[in-house]
Amino acid sequence: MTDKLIWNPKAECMLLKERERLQLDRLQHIVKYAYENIAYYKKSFDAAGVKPSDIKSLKDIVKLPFTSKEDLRSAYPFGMFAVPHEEILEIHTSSGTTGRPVVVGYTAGDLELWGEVMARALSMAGTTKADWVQNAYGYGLFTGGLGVHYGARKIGANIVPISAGNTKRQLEIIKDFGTTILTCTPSYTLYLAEVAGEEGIDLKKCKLRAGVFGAEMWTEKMREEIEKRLHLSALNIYGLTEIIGPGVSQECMEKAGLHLQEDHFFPEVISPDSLVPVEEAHKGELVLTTLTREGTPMIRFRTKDITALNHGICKCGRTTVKMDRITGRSDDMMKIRGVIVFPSQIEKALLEIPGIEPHYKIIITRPHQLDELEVQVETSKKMFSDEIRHIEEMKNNIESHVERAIGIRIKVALVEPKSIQRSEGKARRVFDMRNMK
Ligand code: DLL
Repeated sequence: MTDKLIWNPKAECMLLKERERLQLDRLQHIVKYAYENIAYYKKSFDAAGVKPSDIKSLKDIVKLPFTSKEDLRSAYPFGMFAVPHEEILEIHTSSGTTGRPVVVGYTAGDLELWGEVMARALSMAGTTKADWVQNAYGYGLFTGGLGVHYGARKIGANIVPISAGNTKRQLEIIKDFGTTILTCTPSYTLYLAEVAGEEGIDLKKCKLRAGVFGAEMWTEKMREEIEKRLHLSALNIYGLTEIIGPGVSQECMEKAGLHLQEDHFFPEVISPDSLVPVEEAHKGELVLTTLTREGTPMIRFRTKDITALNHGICKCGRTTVKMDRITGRSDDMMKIRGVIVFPSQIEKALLEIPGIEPHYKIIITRPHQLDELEVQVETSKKMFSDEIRHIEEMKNNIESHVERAIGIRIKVALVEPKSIQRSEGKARRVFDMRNMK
């Protein structure tokens, strides 16, 4: 057994000055590379009047224009690729269900890099060759499954590539194989625990030791619950398709912030209003630049995720900057059961149905450890006084229409005309009751 708790001490424990030098070299290279190989960047840099040679220090990064999800969507499918297709080995896409997905391409070098940052992440949870890693993130275009897979493979751990779902089988495997490391979304862990209770499986007697949980927002309270119910150490992992997938940052056993792999991903935190960088330890929107990606390099990608960055040496010995757990988003994107949904998609679908008033409320709850989405909609006066049978029919129609539009199941409640509160300023339409703060 190699008890390698810090996977890459050279990179993870580097002196600050040394890391900054490396980051600057890499930043200068990637900016030039993106400018010369991707038409989008050439156009956007030219429009902003900035040249790659203007990047003389790390601070100069603010001279470069931001890249947004919309920019990436309009480059669909391969407009953000910096290399010919023969050099792309794998693609992944963002998890939106409608509109154009963001397509990212991985070269051999990118897959190697992904395995490296994921090996670092899994090592923070104490994973070694001797571990059974049960990977319950979905395999496929979603990055969770394969990201964990590449990291676990690099470490040489025993991978159980079970993918998402199949809860009873998951539990049998935890019990029979002696799974030690579990990887899945935090909400799924609680569902696993619930089914374990129903099936009479005592998780305390199982060998689970640590879990690497992410892909959605969760809280300290949720960590306590998970640790209590699954009898393991629950650690937070963060990442996004546009940058690489999981592995951008991860908590070590100190559980005091997520170590960001700064030699590969350069972070900034900006005010979403002024777009100016905020001070150290202040909350704002995370902006990421890939320093080493070859297939789809990203320059100043606005993640919309709200966090703060903290420098300083961690008790674990790593010197990489730590980000706070994500507490919200600067746009209105919702992630429901792992699927990205925008309120505007729901609104659009609702308003396509005749007889529906443009007054609605979106309520997200998590009653049985799984997200549920309810849409309360006002109907017209005439319809509301209609027979029950018609109302039921209408409700079903709306449900299936919206489900087709967003790709996940919803519940609709038809409410009386004028019963939804009107607003004098910005309407508050989304009520996220999952208690994420
Ligand atoms: O969720 C990648 C991933 C897979 C991360 C497995 C961790 C584990 P996307 O589907 O592109 O990629 O969604 C990215 O999910 O911008 C955040 O809003 C949210 N997110 C991801 N990790 C966390 C986390 C994957 N630990 C979007 N806490 C991001 C809060 C998270 N939000």
